[in-house]
Amino acid sequence: MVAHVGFETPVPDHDPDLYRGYGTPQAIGGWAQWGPELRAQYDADGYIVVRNAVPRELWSAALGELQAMARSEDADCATVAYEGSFRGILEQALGADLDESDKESRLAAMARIDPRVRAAHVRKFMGFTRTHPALRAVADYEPLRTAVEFLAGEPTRLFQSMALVKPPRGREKPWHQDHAYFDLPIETRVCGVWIALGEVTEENGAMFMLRGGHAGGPIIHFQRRDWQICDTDMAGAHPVSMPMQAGDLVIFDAKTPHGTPTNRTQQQRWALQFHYVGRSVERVATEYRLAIFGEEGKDVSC
Ligand SMILES: O=C(O)CCC(=O)C(=O)O
Repeated sequence: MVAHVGFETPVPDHDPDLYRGYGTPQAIGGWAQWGPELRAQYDADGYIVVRNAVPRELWSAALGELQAMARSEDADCATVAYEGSFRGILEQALGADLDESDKESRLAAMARIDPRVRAAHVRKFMGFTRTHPALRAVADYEPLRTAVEFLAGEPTRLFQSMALVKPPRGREKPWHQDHAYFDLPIETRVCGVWIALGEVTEENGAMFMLRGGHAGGPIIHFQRRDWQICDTDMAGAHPVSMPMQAGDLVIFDAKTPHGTPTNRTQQQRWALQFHYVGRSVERVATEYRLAIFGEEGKDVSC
């Protein structure tokens, strides 16, 4: 498989007030503390944090696999996104403008770049569970799957896999609801799972979530620094921040507003993210999604 490659556009820095944490969430200490009473907590808060949820041998194998993909010339996955500045590095190696549809010249340019430079610019991998058993093993980890099925209320399937790297100074992922990105019926209970693969802090790009924010339903998204909730809609909100250690995770409802700030440290921040839906759920048209989440025709501005 030759991955599709994209480049993130640089964005202006965000207002620091958008990621001011008002406490950290109540968390369970591991799967031994999992129980049916947690459904009420999930339904009320829109998320559950589980510490020590993925054993070290699974998360360290996953991280090793991702770091090898980051160094490689052609990561074996569906899509790789690099920092925008990496396009210039590729063009310099190529000695010409980059034609994204010309995979051969892109691969030739990649081969001329130091693997450490490739790895330093990677932002995101998508679609890797068929080609990387060590990553699939995390998505299929039995206690996690059991918890997700319990919260979704039905047998589920994995429908999206991502690995998210925030390089030093790596950009914010602005506030959003994941459901705004999915062509799925609005009533679908989509479960997201975000897993720390190293230490995650407010400084290097921790997850921030708006407790109970899923209960208000879909929020209109605007194309600003990203496809996102308007900053002014978040003014005065009191989000929780979710610092984590490797192997901790948060299971969240895809309508829970969340975002991550700029990485202000010199270290990369690594995370995995999976989304699961009921096996019977079918895709709907993009127009249906945009009629709900898009601003078009709603006479609103941001
Ligand atoms: O890992 C991150 O920085 C944010 C990921 C996220 O929220 C997303 O991709 O939906």
